[in-house]
Amino acid sequence: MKVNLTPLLNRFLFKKKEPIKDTITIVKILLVINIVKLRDKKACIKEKDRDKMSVPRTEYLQRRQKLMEKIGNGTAIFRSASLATMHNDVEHIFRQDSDFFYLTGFNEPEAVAVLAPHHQEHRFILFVQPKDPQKETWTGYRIGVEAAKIEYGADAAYPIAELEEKLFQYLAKADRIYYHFGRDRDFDRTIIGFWQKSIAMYPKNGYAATAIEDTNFILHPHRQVKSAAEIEMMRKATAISAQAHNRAREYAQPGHYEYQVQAEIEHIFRQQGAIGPAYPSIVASGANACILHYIENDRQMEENDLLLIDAGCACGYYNGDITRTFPVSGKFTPEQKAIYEIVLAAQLEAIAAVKPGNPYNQFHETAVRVLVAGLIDLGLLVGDIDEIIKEEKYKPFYMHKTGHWLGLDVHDAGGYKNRPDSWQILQPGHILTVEPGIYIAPDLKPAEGQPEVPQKWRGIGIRIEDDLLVTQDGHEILTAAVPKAIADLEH
Ligand SMILES: [Mn+2]
Repeated sequence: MKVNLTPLLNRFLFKKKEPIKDTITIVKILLVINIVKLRDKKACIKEKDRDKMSVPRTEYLQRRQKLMEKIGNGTAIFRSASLATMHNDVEHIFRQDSDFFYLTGFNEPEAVAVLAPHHQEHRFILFVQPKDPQKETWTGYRIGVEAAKIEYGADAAYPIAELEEKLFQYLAKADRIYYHFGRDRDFDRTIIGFWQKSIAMYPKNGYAATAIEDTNFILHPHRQVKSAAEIEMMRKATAISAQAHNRAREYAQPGHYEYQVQAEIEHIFRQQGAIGPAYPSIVASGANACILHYIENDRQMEENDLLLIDAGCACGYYNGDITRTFPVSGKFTPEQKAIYEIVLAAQLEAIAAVKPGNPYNQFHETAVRVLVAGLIDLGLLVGDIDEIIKEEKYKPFYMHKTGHWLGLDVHDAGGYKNRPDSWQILQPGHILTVEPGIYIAPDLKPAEGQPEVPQKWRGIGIRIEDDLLVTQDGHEILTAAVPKAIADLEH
């Protein structure tokens, strides 16, 4: 079948309105229109697939309601993340700001979310990028203003270009503005400008936003306690991370390069549907393990090396974070085994201290005590255990804390203390890592009054890290599928 496409092309590409004469061309036009419609439908399906990687839509509503109860007559403003340049005109893969995502589930850049519980008509307002078929062909699907309003449950939605014009109506009657400075300098200035405008109108109106309060203080305590749906997401992220670690251990052997192990890990991440690494994978053999954030991963592994792998995937917006250390040739040397036993004992005792009601720092202090006792037994530290801990003389061997919150961010939102002298109390729904280690760098300088480290210990770096969910009666180790007992690591 031969079809004259010229009138069609002229019409669509060059906007020439020639009369269309033949019926076949009309059929073709209808076909093109349907293809365009189909493409839109496909994009919607993609959107729905992405939802499977997140919590149900109703949960975002509950989160906003909970936050709005806290802000009363205030207005809270959240800015989306921006695209970051990788090089020249290539951008990094977009990842939404965690606070923004937590409240909206919306994952496009150039957006602003506003919560104005005191506003008569609109309590939740979205500013988003408008539909732009031409741009979308290049940079990907945009939901657009109208669909964003419906799909994301906003009371009003506007194109982001109308922000300056439309935002003030939601701030005008607020007694306080809630906003986190520092993510976008231009937008920071916009917010300050609106605040000044509000204050300038006080003499005439009799009301104004008297302060700007940081949103971290009202939102992050919510993010710290995970919902059932979030826990499910964390189970996926940690299960894939665990699977990758198990594959890495099977694969690793003397002669392989660290990056080859990294490739095995990240292959599993992607192959199992995770987005990719939650943070740059650390694959550190030999003395590289003494560098906490070693990510070069370019060394060839040798006989008798230990391999420390700290890697986890981002699954949807939730993250796994696991560390294991094992002998690449399947057998610990006596010195490696001695240090490993101490770190493992410290980790197991620290894990036992993770339960509701315990102050956050308890598992760290437990780990430090076990590590120090072990190092004293080996003669690597000398003196009274309490004094060594108090004066932090163990720090050349163990310089970091034993864990952190885990969730939408790898180092998740929320404080560890409420006041200078008061630690957070663990409660069901908290998710945290437990990750003690001992690092005997080749050039380790002992603390004052402590002995020099004999050569045979130098270059050993060991860390063991699991992800724990605090439950009603204790904890659940989400990453228990990765073995860590010596018998399971030797072959
Ligand atoms: Mn960690």
